[in-house]
Amino acid sequence: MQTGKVAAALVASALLALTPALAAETMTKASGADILKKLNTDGDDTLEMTEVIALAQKTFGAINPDGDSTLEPDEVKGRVTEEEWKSVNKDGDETLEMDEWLTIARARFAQADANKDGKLTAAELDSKAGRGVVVMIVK
Ligand SMILES: [Ca+2]
Ligand SMILES: [Ca+2]
Ligand SMILES: [Ca+2]
Repeated sequence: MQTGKVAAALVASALLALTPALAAETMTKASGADILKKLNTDGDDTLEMTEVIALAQKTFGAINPDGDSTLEPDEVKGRVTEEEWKSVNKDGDETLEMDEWLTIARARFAQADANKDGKLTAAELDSKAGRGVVVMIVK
């Protein structure tokens, strides 16, 4: 009996520990359609620039566990390329400020918006350029 309870508690705590990591993994790999279902709030079937910028601002906070006003290289690992870092980090410090982060988000939006209508569809989010937007708007 006792052993069973302990085992159940262990399983429960292991699940709790795993859940955030799994959720993060799932969201950056979610399909464009799933991203829209979850993150598009204005009832159309696309993400506009204002939505992407608001989401990118939120993600900035979510991937910034030390709570300072900047992203350090390890915090943007897998999300920002070295070239992008160099091109937006004009002050040449070792950190990325919010405005620099959003400059990257805007550039990626423009690249992903294949038909240049100012909206990202599920298919555009699923393109290679679109995945670059996705990793900036979900954790
Ligand atoms: Ca929308
Ligand atoms: Ca930081
Ligand atoms: Ca488009």
